[in-house]
Amino acid sequence: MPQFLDTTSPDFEPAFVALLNAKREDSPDVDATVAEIIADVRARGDAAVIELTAKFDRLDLTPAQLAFTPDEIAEAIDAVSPQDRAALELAAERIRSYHVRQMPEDAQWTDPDGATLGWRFSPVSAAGLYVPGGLASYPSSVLMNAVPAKVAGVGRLAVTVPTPDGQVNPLVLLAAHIAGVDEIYRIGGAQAIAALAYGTGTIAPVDKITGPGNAFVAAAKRRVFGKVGIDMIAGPSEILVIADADNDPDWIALDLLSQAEHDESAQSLLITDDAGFGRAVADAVDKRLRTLERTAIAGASWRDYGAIITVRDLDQAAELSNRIAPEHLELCVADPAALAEKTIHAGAIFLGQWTPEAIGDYVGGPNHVLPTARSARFSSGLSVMDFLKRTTLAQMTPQALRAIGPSAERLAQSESLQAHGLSVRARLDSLNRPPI
Ligand code: HSO
Ligand code: ZN
Repeated sequence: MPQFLDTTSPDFEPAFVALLNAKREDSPDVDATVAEIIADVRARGDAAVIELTAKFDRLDLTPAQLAFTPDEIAEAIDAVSPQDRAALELAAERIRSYHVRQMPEDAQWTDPDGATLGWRFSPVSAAGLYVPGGLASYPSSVLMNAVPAKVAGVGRLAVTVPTPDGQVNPLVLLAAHIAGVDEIYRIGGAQAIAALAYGTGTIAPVDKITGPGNAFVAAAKRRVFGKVGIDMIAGPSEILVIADADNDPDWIALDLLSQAEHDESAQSLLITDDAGFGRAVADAVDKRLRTLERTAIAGASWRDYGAIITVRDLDQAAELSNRIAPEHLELCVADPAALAEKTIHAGAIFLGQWTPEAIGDYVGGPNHVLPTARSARFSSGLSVMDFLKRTTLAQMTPQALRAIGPSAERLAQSESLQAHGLSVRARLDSLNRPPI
């Protein structure tokens, strides 16, 4: 049973706070092991990666076999059905056109002092994309990471995907191919992150690493941060649905289950202004849970972390939503646009009952790599910005230097940085020297 909360009940506030603070993830402490793996890959490169791949993935590789060859990729891709290929291509195209619009503009202007100022965006030279193996090997996530990188103009894009016992999801290879990935390595875990960050004999280092992974991958990403950039450490999926009584309870139940089925630690919440509707959704969830393939996972998530909250009105729904700051927020109400204006802390908002969150996971266009664990209060989903750097530009003219240089000199003196001040003074003096 999920929790039932009602804002009119006197014990609502502590129950809600407990819900907000529920620690959903207890990832094992693997940091010491990860530190050793990274040190080993740094010291021994390919040899270490090959040994670790034999140990964890039961796969013996030579350095030349670390990367999939074009023939291997072509062969795997050939096995994909035309329907699956068409669906991936549609998704890729929609994600691409959304992210093209995200590209920020460079800027340049001359201010009243005569200084020309601005900024310029340029892509990272090389990015690495981690793709998990096994159950969470999602081709859609390959697109969500690789397409924005390509749109941003990243020159070289390398994917690592573990292939336990040599098994690989052909759709992952196809998604990488469609997105324009340059290299695909059959390695995973902390060793893959270390190889991308530091390079090996056969794998050139990258500048930025993105993509989800297990506890080892997350710990490795934390450790290589600084040597390379990373995107974020994503936690288990979350969805908050705000729905009024004018909805089909079964649709809302399925939307809640769509995130619950990701992970036993996922969290699905419903806020409604109609208690009877809330109970109808709970019944619909129970009914659907009986038939889902992932009943065990979705059921555990719903039982342990699911909740149905009854509110006075939609303003109160917006208030609670902002405190939750969900990864995904569905607004199944008569005027979703009005409610969206009030729900300001959310990774992604899905407006209206025709927009199930799953559309956003696959084909909507916006990114599905989103801030979890309430981090939508201060951060955003993956975008082209994650693959760009902003460089500032400044150019003085003699008049500009005359106008603002003396203040720089003054501040340099106050910080006892003599050469700073002199570098300005030398130029000002030359301007003040009478022409010969
Ligand atoms: N909802 C997940 C992403 C995903 N869903 C991939 C299906 N495939 C995390 O936002
Ligand atoms: Zn999903």
